[in-house]
Amino acid sequence: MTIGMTLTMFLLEEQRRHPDSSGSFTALFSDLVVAAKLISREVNKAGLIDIIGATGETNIQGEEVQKLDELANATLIKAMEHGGHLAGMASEEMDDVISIDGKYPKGGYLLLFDPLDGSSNIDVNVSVGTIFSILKCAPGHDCTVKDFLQQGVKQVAAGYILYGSSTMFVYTTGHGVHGFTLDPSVGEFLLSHENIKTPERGKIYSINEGNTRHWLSGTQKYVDSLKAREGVSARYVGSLVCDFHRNLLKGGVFLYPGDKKFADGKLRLLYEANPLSFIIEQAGGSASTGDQRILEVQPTKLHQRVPLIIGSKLDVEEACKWWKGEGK
Ligand code: P6P
Repeated sequence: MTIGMTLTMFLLEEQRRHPDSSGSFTALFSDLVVAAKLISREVNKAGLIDIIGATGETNIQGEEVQKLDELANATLIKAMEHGGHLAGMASEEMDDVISIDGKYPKGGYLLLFDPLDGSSNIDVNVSVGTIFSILKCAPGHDCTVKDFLQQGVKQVAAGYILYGSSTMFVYTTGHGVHGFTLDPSVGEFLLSHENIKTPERGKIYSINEGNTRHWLSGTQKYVDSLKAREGVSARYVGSLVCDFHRNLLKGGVFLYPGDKKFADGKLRLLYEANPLSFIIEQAGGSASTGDQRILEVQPTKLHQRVPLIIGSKLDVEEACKWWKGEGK
């Protein structure tokens, strides 16, 4: 009976390919896997216990904080702070950076995350996800916001956990994109999608057409060109990790562009656009603001938003041409 390759085994194999590695990264990642399993357990029983609904508070984004948001956020912080691998953390749910409690040693990594993206969909049982990004910083010092303001090209790892019909853990460390599916009967993530490559062109586009009245002409013309094409479908769940994951596997393009109302769109650079852009580029796709490669955007604020066009290489290229007024 083969148990398949667990995520922990896969990480250890990857560590062995870097003989000089201290094992700190692997240990950090293992703590992250524990957090993923704990959040998955809570998300999958939501509705059975009183963790559905809003807390009545709003976060820095001005969004209603869902009880599960808070729970996922607290789970990640608790699972990650004690390991001694992090110099600090940043969360979509927290205004400022999260420093490591003095009773724990500090390490040389920074973890940024959106603990439960799309959580407003929880009470209608739509899949949601955790998105994370890992950067390096000088070990052992009290990190400040400035340490986090690194371009996406500096990420050492990025990934997401998708709490859907099954729970999947998808990540890259710059050596391809690999997907693992949680087998709840053994409580292990098992390798299910090794070295994911996204099709060069897809037949799916994902954009919130409810924003049409705010779109700039480039977006409007691009979407019109798609609608005129045979065989192209619109798919929009309203949960970024869902829309991204489907397009990653099947091909296609997701757009949350800047528009007349919000020049920088809605999605955040450091813990949404950057990690997903690292993944998509490793899978052979691309990610742009419309004018610039996402991974080269120089961050200036922890929670800054950025326009996002991400997915199959040729689709993103075409969308950017229309965005710049060069489409035809
Ligand atoms: P809209 C969820 O709130 C989220 O942050 C992403 O998961 C999702 O892609 C986007 O916002 C949906 O935003 O404005 O289309 O509802």
